Amino acid sequence: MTEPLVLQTTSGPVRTLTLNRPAALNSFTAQMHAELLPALDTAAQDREVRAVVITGAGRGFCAGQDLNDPAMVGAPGELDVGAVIERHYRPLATRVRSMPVPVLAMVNGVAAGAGANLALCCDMVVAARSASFIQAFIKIGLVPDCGGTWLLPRLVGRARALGLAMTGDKLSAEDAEKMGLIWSCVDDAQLLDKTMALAHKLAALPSQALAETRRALDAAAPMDFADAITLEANTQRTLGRQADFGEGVAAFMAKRPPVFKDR
Ligand code: T3D
Repeated sequence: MTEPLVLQTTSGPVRTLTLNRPAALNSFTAQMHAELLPALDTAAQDREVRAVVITGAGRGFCAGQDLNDPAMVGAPGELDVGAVIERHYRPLATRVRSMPVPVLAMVNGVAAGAGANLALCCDMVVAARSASFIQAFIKIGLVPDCGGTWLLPRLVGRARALGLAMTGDKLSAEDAEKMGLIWSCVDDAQLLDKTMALAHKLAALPSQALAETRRALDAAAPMDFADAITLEANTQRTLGRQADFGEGVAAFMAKRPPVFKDR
């Protein structure tokens, strides 16, 4: 039997999805896409899952598109790369950014091309000190995809986004943290423990409010201040009717830890 290209493990409320093509640095084949998207859908539908972690097997996180995959590459002029994006990367990026629970990238090694931007699609990125991020697209004559053109300038500003995308240079995890591209860079030996601690912490928080936080921050970005406050009011109106709001307030008043259950 062939090994799955996406391993799924569960620890309490945390589902971990491990990209599993270590010999090719977990680069994306059509088959890996065909396993990752349903794995995310399953996690989204499972009400016991309250946080998802995406990571890679072996020494890499993900080297982006597998440039050898016959299902996705072809001679110049023969391949519709746009169709590859529409078929595989749009659904993937959209799924990650619309999950009903927080999604963490645990970046264990190099994250290149769409692999880097898959990580950046996640809500929080924790990277091992030895990991790196490479906007490799320019080296094969492409622009950043998997949401990179949208994400990069928002995360680090236009100047740095252009620098990363135009040079395709390797950025260390430490520098990625310093420039605000990722949440944190940790010692390699602590990557698993620190990421899992963060995932469990988020899993204990109100899931709907976490997902709405992501949605509101993204939606507010192109709005003016007044519209952003309208959005906040509407979101609070919805969340204020949820049991988790009542539980949070009751727990605060009773000086006890809250137990959030809405999902
Ligand atoms: O259809 C479309 O193309 C549209 C979609 C585009 C989305 C994209 O993601 S475009 C960007 C694609 N990715 C890249 O261009 C990155 C290519 N990889 C690299 O530049 C380097 O491998 C890394 C900088 C990521 C790591 O370098 P290093 O020296 O640590 O490792 P390595 O020796 O290059 O790679 C190890 C093995 O993985 C090697 O195989 P081998 O020789 O041991 O049998 C290498 O060929 C393989 N590998 C790494 N990346 C890919 C790959 N094989 C296929 N596709 C890859 N992307």
